[in-house]
Formats: sequence, structure tokens, C-alpha cells
Amino acid sequence: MVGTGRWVRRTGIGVVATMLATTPFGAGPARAAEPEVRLAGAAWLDAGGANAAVTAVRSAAGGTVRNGTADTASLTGAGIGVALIDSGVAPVAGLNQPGKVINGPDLSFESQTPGLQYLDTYGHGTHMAGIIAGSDPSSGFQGVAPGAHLISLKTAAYDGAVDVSQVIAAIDWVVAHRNDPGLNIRVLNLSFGTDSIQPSLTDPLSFAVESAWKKGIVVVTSAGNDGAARVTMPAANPYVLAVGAADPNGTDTRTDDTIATFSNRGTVVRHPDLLAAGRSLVSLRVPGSYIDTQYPTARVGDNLFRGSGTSQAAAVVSGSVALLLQQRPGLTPDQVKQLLMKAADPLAKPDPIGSGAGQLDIAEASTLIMPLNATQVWAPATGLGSLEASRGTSHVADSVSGVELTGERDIFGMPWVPLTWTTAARNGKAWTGGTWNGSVWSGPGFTGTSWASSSWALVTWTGRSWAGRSWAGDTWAGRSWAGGTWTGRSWAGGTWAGRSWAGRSWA
Ligand SMILES: [Ca+2]
Ligand SMILES: [Ca+2]
Repeated sequence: MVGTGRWVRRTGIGVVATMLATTPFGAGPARAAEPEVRLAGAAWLDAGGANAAVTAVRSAAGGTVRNGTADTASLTGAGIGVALIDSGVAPVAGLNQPGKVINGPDLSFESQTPGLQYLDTYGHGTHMAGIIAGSDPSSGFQGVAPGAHLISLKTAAYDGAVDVSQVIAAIDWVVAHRNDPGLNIRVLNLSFGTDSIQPSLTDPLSFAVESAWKKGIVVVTSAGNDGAARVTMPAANPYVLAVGAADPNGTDTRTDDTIATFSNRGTVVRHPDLLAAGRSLVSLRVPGSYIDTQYPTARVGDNLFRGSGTSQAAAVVSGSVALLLQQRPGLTPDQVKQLLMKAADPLAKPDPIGSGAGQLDIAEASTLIMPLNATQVWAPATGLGSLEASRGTSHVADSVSGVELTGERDIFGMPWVPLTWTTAARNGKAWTGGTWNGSVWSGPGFTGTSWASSSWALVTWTGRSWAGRSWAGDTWAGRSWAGGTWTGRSWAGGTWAGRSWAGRSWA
């Protein structure tokens, strides 16, 4: 049903090897044999059974939130919308209840394939969604904010093919629709990063997340999984939350916690703001998805899946922010950032660069008084830099012609005009109905709980039509993801490891 040759990576590097052992920076640690994780205690680390993740990820956030003198379990993130720009969300148990997931426009290459729209053929987005807001009464699985709702923006196809222009369009949509009826988007989880070395002051992706932040959306980004002395883009933007991964080392106590080996350290100038648990987190599985078939040993029971990465760490933070915002809806993004950093627990072995303020402690953050002066005063981004530079080394390619999408143009081949875009995006007006950057990307509005799709009438950057046989027949390949950007890099998925697997598909 999914992934049968429609989207194929042709990097020339084995996908598994790419995911586990190579890094675009050449300095990261090989993570090929992620050891079997068998842990006592720490339920979120190793479920060991269908019910073991029950409180699970909430514990990873640093304890149960205290809400004044009220019941400590009273905060669930209810009423808070968390936008998730990722590979879509599958309607698996825990995410399929009415109102849990609202689909924004499907901006991925799979949007033109009926039956795949909005769905998560990769498996990554669903894993994030489960950590942030999953809630399955039948199994007991709960994410950090089980009462929050998700707004899913699918941008990546099953093999991870995605262009930066698609991600920017999705961010712009979130800003434009944050206050639509029923959405109340206060948080944006973006477990995505390129190896752009363009300064954050000029990088368009950096500008996009900064614009969202300044419109009141807490943007949570992952620092990257290369163990490198840098953070990926857009975590490089100084306003947003850059999240690194902590390794709980198999125990609930934090005294033995360290920075995960794969977590990017950054520099004195820009490094993770804080860490959250990011090793071997258990969340919801998408049977038959790309990661499910590629990493079957990561399965935990039938419904759960284990994953590591700064992606997962970011998702833990996003859920936690939803809890804080339910408790104190008036908090600004700057105030949220300061509360989280003030409450964070320094590691036993201090590392102020790589670990930032320390490890997320949502329980303490919920008790701190609202900061009076939390305003960040970084130089504002201009966004006037290069779209091509924002891609770093990641490019999608037409598998028939081999033509890569490069240069100052989007997936439709439309020219990128920085001043026009920044003027509109800054004000949340980069979208007009279903049109973005001069092309029709989606339908004009919601139909039920999903934003309507639209046929992509225009041609691609190679001049061929999106529609028809060529599209459905393995047209696009992520062959130029030489840096392994998607597989554990762009989406910061990190390592997927685990035990046995019995084949199963989902439909
Ligand atoms: Ca520990
Ligand atoms: Ca603390």
C-alpha cells in the first residue's frame, strides 16, 4: 500500500548505512549498533510491553506538572494547538480520536497521490505526534500533553524527500492560520534541520521561524544528530528553542544522565538552549511505514516503536510547552523559553555549551513566577539570503531526468524573490487562499478536519507535469541527499533500534 516503489531514494549509499553511520560533517559518531536497551525503571525508555509507556513520556519531561495546589495531573495541554511540520500523522490508536489531529495542507510530493494525502508513510511524524500529544485509553499510552491537539503539516514523503521551499511554505501557513477557529496554534514542532552554513541573519528558513516566534508561536527545533560543533538550520536562529538530546543512561534518576553522543554540541555563540530525553523513546508506531520496515527491531509490541534523536527531544519539549501554556495562556514565547531554561537541571557533569541550561524540568518550570523581563533582543533576521544556501547539501532530484532542484526557485520552478517573500511572511500574509509564492499549492480552505488539497496544475522545476503516470511511477528520488540529510539528519530522527519484528502492514 505504501512505499512500493513510488518514492525511492537513490543516494548511492545504502539507506541504513547512511542513517546510522555517515554524517554530512564527517565528524559525528557512528551509531550503527545501537545496543539493545533493556532498562529497569524508566518506562519511557523501554516499554517492554503494551502498557509500559503509560506515564512514560510525561516522565521524560521532568516529572508531573504541578498546578498550584491543584491535582498535579490536571494539566494535559487541553486547548493548546501544536503544529507539527513533518511527514504527516497516521490515524493510529492514540491519535485517531475526533479533534486530536487537524490536517493543514499536504505540501509533500505525496499530496498528488490519492490515498496518501496527509498520511505518514515515513513513520517519523507519527512518532513525534505520539510523544507530543498521543492518548490511547485502550493501551494507556500517553504523550507529554495528552489533551493537546495537533495541526499536522505534511511536507515529507516516505523517503524523506522534501525541499526547503516546502518547509518554509508550511511555516508560513502555520503563522497565517494560527488563530483560525479551533486551532489556537501556540507551539510549532520542527524536528528538521539542514546543514546550511548561511548566517541565521539572512537564511530564509531562519527568518521563517523567527517570524513565527514573533507572532506568538513557540518554535521548538532540534539541534541535529551529528554530535557536531554546530546546530542545524533553523535551530541556528537565536530566538527559537534549540533542543539537544539527553541520554538517561537507562535509569529514572538524572544523576547519571549525559548528553547523547549524537546530539549536536554547537558553539559558544549558538548551542542547544536545553536538553530533553532523546534516547530510545517509545512512541506510536506506523505499521508498514518506511522506518517500520527498515528498522523492524525498533518495534515494541504491536503499537509502539522506539526511536532516538534530537527530534524526539524536541517533541518532548513541545508537549511540555503545551502544558505550560494551558497553565498560563498569557506567556509569550520569550517567557516560555526563559522559564524552561531557568528550571532546567544542569547535568552532573557540566557542559554549558553542549547541554545549554541543562535538562528539561517541566515540573519546576510550572512553579516559577512569570519572568518580568524575558524579552530577547537578538538582531532581527532579514531573510534576504539565498534559498539555495538554505538547503545546505540537501537537494531533491527528478529521478527520470536526474535534474536536481537547485538555485533560487521553489518546487514549481517559481523564482524566489526574497524581498517580496519577507514582506509578506513577516506579516503572516505569504499565503493567499491556496496560493504561495505565485503557485497554487493547496485548496482554498478546510473541508471537515483537513485543509483541502488541490491538483498541482503547474509544472515542476524540470518542466514536466506533476500529474499522471510519471508522477506515480517512481518519478522523484532523494538521490542527492548525499549527506544523509533526511535519514536521521534533516528530520533528526537519529537511530532506530530494537528487537524482534513480525511483519505487518497497515491500511
Ligand atoms: Ca538517568
Ligand atoms: Ca530544576
